[in-house]
Amino acid sequence: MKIGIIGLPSSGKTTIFNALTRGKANTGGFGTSRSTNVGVAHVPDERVNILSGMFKSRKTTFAEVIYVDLPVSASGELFDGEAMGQLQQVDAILLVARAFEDGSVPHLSGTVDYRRDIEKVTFDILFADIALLERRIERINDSLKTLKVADRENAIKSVETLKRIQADLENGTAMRDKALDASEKKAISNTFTLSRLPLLVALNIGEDDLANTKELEQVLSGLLAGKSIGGAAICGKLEAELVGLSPEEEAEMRSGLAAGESGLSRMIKLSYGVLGLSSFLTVGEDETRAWTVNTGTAAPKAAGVIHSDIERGFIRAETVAYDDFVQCGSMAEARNRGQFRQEGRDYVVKDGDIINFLFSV
Ligand SMILES: Nc1nc2c(ncn2[C@@H]2O[C@H](COP(=O)(O)OP(=O)(O)OP(=O)(O)O)[C@@H](O)[C@H]2O)c(=O)[nH]1
Ligand SMILES: [Mg+2]
Repeated sequence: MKIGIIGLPSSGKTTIFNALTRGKANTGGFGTSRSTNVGVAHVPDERVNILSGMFKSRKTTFAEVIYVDLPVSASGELFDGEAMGQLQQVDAILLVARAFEDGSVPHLSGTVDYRRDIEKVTFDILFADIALLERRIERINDSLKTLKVADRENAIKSVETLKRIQADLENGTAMRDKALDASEKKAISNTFTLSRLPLLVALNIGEDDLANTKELEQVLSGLLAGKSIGGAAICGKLEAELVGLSPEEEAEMRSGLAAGESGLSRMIKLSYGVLGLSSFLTVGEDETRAWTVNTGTAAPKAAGVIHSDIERGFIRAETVAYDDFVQCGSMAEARNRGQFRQEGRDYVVKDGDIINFLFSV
């Protein structure tokens, strides 16, 4: 799963990328950074920590989300051809909006106003899609002359449908919020659209706003109406500094801060949520591990995430829900109480299922 980080120059994209992925990419380029940064964030999951402790696992592995910090183009355009090419590879967009005041970091528009900036970028997203559809329509129109009569009729219908979708975009409806009918689905099937991707917003707040995190997040959710959208307030600079510390030092510093759970871990969980992902868990002395599946995945396919052989030779899944297991305290007790179930091919894996797959190849 991959999330592309976008935002206006100097909004703190790379700072937040570094915090999310414990990275060390260069910050402060004032919109001159031209390289893409790619890094992995671990999805915080208390259940994994607790199970790893109970099983005395030698290794503990969290689910992962990949973040891609996209450079702002030389022209200052967020969605030029190169950026669009990179964004075609991601599953969601994380928009960083600057809310921190800092005289030494100039803002493109002269003032700090995250409402204005969020509005601008979400508008640019729609605008990029309108332009994409425009080019697609032109290409179809250009090809009309060379088409056979039947194909030509279909092509003309496609153009009409694409124009309708375009009009909706012009009225401010993102593709992610639009229920497509069959003809629309068909007409758009070969065209990537940016506004189809789930959108996350990281409000990059200054340290002096940490105590207002809750209020700011409420304002933010008011701004972000629509499906597959979510936001969190993060103090990028502070978080990027904290991840440079040892885990003990970091925990100590955090407990001294007013903010409670870090915006960072809320953001990573949110990323998981808007992408429609769930985790199932495997446990043992060797390793306790969280695995990622699309919510609603059936047991054999979930097994395939671990290894294709387990999917191919799937026999059944032995499973117990995390909460039930913790209440029982051991696998033996979970078996006694009938909480440790045998499930077949049709079983839909749920978030927090502890699973042991039986298979033969
Ligand atoms: N005071 C303060 N400064 C910050 C904060 N977050 C980022 N900065 C600073 O703002 C500057 C820009 O941050 P970057 O993370 O490089 O921003 P960017 O969006 O990646 O910038 P470009 O890639 O150049 O567009 C750096 O000097 C950061 O140290 C913050 O929360 N507070
Ligand atoms: Mg940057």
